[in-house]
Amino acid sequence: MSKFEQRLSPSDTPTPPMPGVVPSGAKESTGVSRRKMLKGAAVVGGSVVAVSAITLASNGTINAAVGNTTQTFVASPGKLREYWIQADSFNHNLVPTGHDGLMGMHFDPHECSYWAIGYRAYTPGWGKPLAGNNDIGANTGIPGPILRGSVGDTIRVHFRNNDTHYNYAHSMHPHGVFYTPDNDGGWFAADPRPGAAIKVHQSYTYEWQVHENSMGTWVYHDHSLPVGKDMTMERGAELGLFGFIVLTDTSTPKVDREFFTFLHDLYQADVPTLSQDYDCFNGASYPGNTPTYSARVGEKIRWHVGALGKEFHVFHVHGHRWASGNQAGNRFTDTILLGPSTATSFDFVEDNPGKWLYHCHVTDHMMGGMAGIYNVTR
Ligand SMILES: [Cu+2]
Repeated sequence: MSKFEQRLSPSDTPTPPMPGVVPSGAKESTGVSRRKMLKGAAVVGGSVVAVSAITLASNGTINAAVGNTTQTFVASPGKLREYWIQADSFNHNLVPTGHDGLMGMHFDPHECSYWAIGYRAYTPGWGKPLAGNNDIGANTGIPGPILRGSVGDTIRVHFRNNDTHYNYAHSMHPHGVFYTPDNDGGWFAADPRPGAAIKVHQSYTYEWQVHENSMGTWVYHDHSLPVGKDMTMERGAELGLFGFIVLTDTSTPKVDREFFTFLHDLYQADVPTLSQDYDCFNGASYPGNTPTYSARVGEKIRWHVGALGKEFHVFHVHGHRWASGNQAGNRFTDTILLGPSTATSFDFVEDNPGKWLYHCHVTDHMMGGMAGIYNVTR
């Protein structure tokens, strides 16, 4: 039974998975052998402070060969960008309005709520959560705060695990930046390293450098040790531990508005309190719950998109096109194909007033909640 059929069943109570039927999205368990593999592997945690040199780049341009073309990158004087980030566990409702604005379905809170984990930015010493702003985003946890840097900068992240609900070990693994193995945050059972499995109430400091080949939009996410009886990797990321890294240089064009859309999925097989699989933008499902973006005609827009999990997505915005980077074929496009950990951004000048739908074009994902509203006024 598809998720959509399940939602249309006459009973308002969640339909339990049929015995012997593998629910959609469930994966084959090879837990026993993998558990054996990990047996005896030490979990390295603790408040270890990574020591690595801070590289401060001087002013000037850097020429780097990219494929058969040469691009000019303009480095800013290197800055130290420091973040205090905590992984917090909290109860989270994926459909807070209780309504699906796309197909007209209704959801009770118990059908679409679960214990989430999210990264939040704090004042120094993890004092209190920072208020949301244009720099870090809403800072409500899913996605985590936007981490920014310019070519030449060092990003220092003081990370603390406060996942008091699951008590899982967590980490922060970045894409795009330059880092040493001790600042990778990725679990590797055969070669456990500091920063990959930070236990609850413990902390770790990561340092990442923004090199000239770091420019662009990237993701960061939990990449700690596998958890649960089925030894799932990146369960923390499924539950909400992910965010965007945005790296620029002084030549990056300024825009009037930035939108951030993270595509991810939650599976009933992994989170049994959910009544179905949910396909989400920024920790929410269905229009009216997913972000509603607004702009005015004439404004320069930069839309950042990224994905994690085990699905491929096709991000689509109705009524709009943007440069594809393809000089021989379609020079413009209105879709972006995203696989797990792909991230990118696209710029356009707003020229089409109206109420528009943006959504994942994989029909199953659209029906699972990956749709939202974009309002353009004159
Ligand atoms: Cu999708």
